[in-house]
Amino acid sequence: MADYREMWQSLDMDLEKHDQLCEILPQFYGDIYLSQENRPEAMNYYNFVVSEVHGLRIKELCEHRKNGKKVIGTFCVFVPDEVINAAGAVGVGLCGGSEFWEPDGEKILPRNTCPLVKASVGAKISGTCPYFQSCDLIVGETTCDGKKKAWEILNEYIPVHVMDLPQMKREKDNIHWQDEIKMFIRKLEKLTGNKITEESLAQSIKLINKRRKVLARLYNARKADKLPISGKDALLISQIAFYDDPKRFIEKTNELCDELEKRIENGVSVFKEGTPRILVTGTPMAIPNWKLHHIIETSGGAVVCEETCTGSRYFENLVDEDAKTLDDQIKALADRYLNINCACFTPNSGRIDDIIKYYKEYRADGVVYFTLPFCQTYATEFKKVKDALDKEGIPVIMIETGYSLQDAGQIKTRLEAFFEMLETNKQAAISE
Ligand code: BJ8
Repeated sequence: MADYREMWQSLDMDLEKHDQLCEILPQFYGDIYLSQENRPEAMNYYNFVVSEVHGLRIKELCEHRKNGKKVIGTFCVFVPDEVINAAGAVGVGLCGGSEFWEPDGEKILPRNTCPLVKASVGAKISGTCPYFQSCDLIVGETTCDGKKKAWEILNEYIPVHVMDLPQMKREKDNIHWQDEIKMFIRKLEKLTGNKITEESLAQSIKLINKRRKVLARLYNARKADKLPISGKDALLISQIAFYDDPKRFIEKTNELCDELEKRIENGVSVFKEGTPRILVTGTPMAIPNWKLHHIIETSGGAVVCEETCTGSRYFENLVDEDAKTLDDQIKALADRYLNINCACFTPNSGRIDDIIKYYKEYRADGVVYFTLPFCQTYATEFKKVKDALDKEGIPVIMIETGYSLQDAGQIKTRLEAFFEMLETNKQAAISE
């Protein structure tokens, strides 16, 4: 990383503090990821991406900027990457997933704010996130109150464009979201000096759909009886999708899927037979938040699917590629995006349908409902989800936890008991 100091300096970063962050990450990654046995060979690409997370990718962003391209930071899967790409700009996901940034966030936000918001704001104000430092514009959205108010503060440090996301899914809300996409198009055209045309948008729709398709292919491999990849690795790949170059990501992830499909043919599994299969649902896990998956997979469970924004909500449903005019393309975008079932919507029964659907498709044995502390929407929605799962006879456990590892032992004990119960259920079903 030593070679990059000049680059980081040019991005106005706090180098001393950034050194502290760089010291923690390799050890953390090594303990969680490199300790796994029998990982697919193709995971080497993602290991490399993580080792260069503040290096090579940032160098690429700097080069794009030197060549006149703009870098746009986003925080929510509702912000259409297709528009960013069609404007000739580069999109990067900015949600903070590290405890390291929380104290800085707490300097200006209430302590009882969700860690994702605190870490995102802290990453900017501490000057230790080169992605934030590389952005020409960040795009916020009106989802939860914590984020909504954070944009006003972040706007003092960096230009922010806020998209007004409706909280219901009626026809008038769809029309409103189309309007917001149009405003976003105008904003990016002004910023980049590039006109977004039917052709450029059509190409971008195809590209981002391809990224969705490769993620769907990866997730499909996780439906196999013998799991060819750990949930931790799958989570990492989804997290990397948010900031890697889309074309390279698609190519590398297809290569990985080839290997996974061969593993399935040959019956290779990374878990011992009978390991309880877990569907995780809830709030997003921004990189490097690997905590829950790591605890699950070192406590006797295997994560087979995530109904989260760093999981299925990111790639499910494609944008219609047949729309010909700009207006129809915008409508196609609004239709696809408003199909995402985030707890900030009311009602949000589509999410319950998704959880039950994925539970069956991935042949899960139980559901772990994950929520970050102070996330009211997801915490409150637990009741409706639990009632529906109880009716279906689907076991579920709620885990509310932040980024600190302090409660890891306690969570492990609870999960071990949950997995034991799932195994007993399974045995009982077999002997019936
Ligand atoms: S579409 S889940 S990415 S808003 S920041 S709501 S955890 S209190 S992230 Fe999200 Fe878009 Fe919805 Fe997905 Fe809760 Fe924290 Fe708010 Fe959060």
